Amino acid sequence: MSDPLVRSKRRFAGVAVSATAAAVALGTVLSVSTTANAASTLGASAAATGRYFGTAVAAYKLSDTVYSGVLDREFNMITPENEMKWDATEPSQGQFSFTSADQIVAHAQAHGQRTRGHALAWHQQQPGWVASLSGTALRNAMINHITGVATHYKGKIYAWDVVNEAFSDNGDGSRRQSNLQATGNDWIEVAFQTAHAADPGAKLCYNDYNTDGVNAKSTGVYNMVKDFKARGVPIDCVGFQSHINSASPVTSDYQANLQRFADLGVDVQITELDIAGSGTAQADTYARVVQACLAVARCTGITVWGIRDSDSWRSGDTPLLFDNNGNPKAAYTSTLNALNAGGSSSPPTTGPTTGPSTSPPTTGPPTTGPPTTAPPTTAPPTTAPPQGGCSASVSVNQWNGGFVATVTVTAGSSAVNGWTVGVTLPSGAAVTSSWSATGSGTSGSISYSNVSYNGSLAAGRNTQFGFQGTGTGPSATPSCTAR
Ligand code: 9MR
Repeated sequence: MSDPLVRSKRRFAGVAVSATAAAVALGTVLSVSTTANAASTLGASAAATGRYFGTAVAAYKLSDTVYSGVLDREFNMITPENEMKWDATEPSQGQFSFTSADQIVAHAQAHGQRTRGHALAWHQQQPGWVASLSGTALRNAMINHITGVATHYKGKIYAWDVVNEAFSDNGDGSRRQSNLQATGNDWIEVAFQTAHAADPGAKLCYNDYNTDGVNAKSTGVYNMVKDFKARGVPIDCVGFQSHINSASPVTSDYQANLQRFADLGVDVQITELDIAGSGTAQADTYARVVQACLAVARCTGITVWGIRDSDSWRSGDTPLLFDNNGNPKAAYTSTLNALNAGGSSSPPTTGPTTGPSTSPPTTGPPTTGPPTTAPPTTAPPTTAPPQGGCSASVSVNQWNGGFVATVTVTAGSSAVNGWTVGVTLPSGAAVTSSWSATGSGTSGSISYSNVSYNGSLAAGRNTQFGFQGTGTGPSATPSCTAR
């Protein structure tokens, strides 16, 4: 395969990249033909269609010259992978810490890149002090947090993921039970209003996973966005994470789903794209995602969740565009080609906010191969619910030195009014914070009991809680005792 990076750069006539970006920032209608003038990087190719191409970035990797070399050559949007989350930016209540996130924003500004902020309010990666709060105290802490972070970055953020992952995987389109949800159903709109007050210039997004096709969860989000637009809650965009694997494939209604949200009058963005696999199958799936975005006028950009496979939160799935050495993979070439081919067919516009602007999807069924991996963050319970009682399963996101564990508690054939889950951590591991459950300790064998709002489960229904820590996360299936 020829290396697309060493082929001669073709003349890029018509519109300079910087002018394109400026035009988009001003909301100008743009129509660019790129067919004969393909650009040679992801960022330039996307910019030629009025869009951006971004990546998640870890601050501590910026000194790696291979990493920053690819970053600055290929990408024109950056999302801090962890550095803007609540645990990173407000480790003690009221004490903000922006060092690592500032480093990323400064890098972006110095290299002509924009920044997507991620994430102001989320049930995961909360600092330890949040666990002791509930009700008004937690609501006020959330408001203070959003105000503090969004004010610090005022004018520097293209779009904020204001609220992340607030819908459940129950299959009924309901809200996820969490400590934030327990402060009242209006917590999401309050988060958006607070962010808008702090930085009225940033686009404000709702971001979630497993919403990448038309399904119960995405319809739950859709109904919320529709309601927000009707009532004037300041929401500008919806992020579709698109962590793709065989269990979470690109479905045939992927584009139609983006379009139905766009038709509500919001921008749509692909925010955390990674696609498990390799070779042609992976390359073809990347191309399909790019084509879907390009076919939706209000799909304003694509962000991949890391640069090299080795940078991925699930590196074993080799889900990214560059190999461990920073060399472009087949998926890179297909992505670049799709960007270059697609720009002429669907010029984006930031003008009209209603009405479909593209034809319905014409793509076929998913082309990804047979199942090879478990779903990223959302593994449904793997144990069948017992008769009566409850069962629990755990999904662990492990990295070098730490982990996040998400536990799903499922009621059996009868309703339960409370539950206790037993988890065993390997020696050396220690929990630093937890959410949506009360733990009996921080190491060894820990019992987690429900909190006030998630103890009652109807027969067969589930809820989730989580914890994060240092060392190695739990591997055995947790026990579950119902009350
Ligand atoms: O990639 C992030 C990884 O480094 C963190 O350990 C993890 C902790 O929860 O979060 C990962 O990013 C997540 C993102 O913030 C929200 N959507 C799911 C992403 C993958 O887990």
